[in-house]
Amino acid sequence: MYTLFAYPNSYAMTAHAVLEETGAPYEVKWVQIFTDDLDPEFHAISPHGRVPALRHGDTTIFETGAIAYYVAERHPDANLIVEKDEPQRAAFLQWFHYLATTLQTDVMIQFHPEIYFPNDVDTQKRFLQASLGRLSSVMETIEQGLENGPYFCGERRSIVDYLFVMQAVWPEIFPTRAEDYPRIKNLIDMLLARPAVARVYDTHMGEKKSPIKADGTEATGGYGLDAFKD
Ligand SMILES: N[C@@H](CCC(=O)N[C@@H](CS)C(=O)NCC(=O)O)C(=O)O
Repeated sequence: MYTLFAYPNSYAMTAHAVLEETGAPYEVKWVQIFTDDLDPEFHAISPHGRVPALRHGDTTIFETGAIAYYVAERHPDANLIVEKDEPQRAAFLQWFHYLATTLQTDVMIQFHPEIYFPNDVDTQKRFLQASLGRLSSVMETIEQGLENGPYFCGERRSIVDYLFVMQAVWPEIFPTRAEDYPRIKNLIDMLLARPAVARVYDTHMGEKKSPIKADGTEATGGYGLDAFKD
């Protein structure tokens, strides 16, 4: 039995979707984030108090990609890991790391510029715009990378697709709209049409809270870009 520590509509959605897709038995423990009063069991696993985190017997693990990989490789029937003897292995490794290091960095800035420049809204606004410029080239790169799709690894669906789509459902991370990237939009639609993914997405939307800021207060009205529109 896995225990997933999650916050609604966060990076935990990816790990949650992979768990659901494998059919593995699991429970979700909803925890608060951005608080001085972190759930002790969760904090013991996740040193920064970030979701997702996972307990599996005596094993604990944090980081979305690591959790997705850990769960998927324990459930080979789900076929979500591209193995080393498969032709798409290099693409799998490339996108797995690209999404975690290059995409996620700027996604996090879009939601939490105040972490970097607390109490300096003007600098936060400039930082958001600069980061959005980087996201624009990241989205172009991904759109181009899906040329031989529909998945990141061609016809081969893998955890990489979940790692992308479960954050691509956030409109804030697109310089314009997901619809402006037809291959990306198609991938989002294909994954959300899967019953396992739809169940997880609906669960998170049902639990959904306003995006939460680093000072613990809930944001209003599209925190992220809208909050900084002129
Ligand atoms: N690199 C981490 C990032 C996780 C992350 O930042 N999660 C956010 C929610 S989407 C969080 O828990 N933030 C709370 C905090 O930074 O204190 C991962 O992919 O697991």
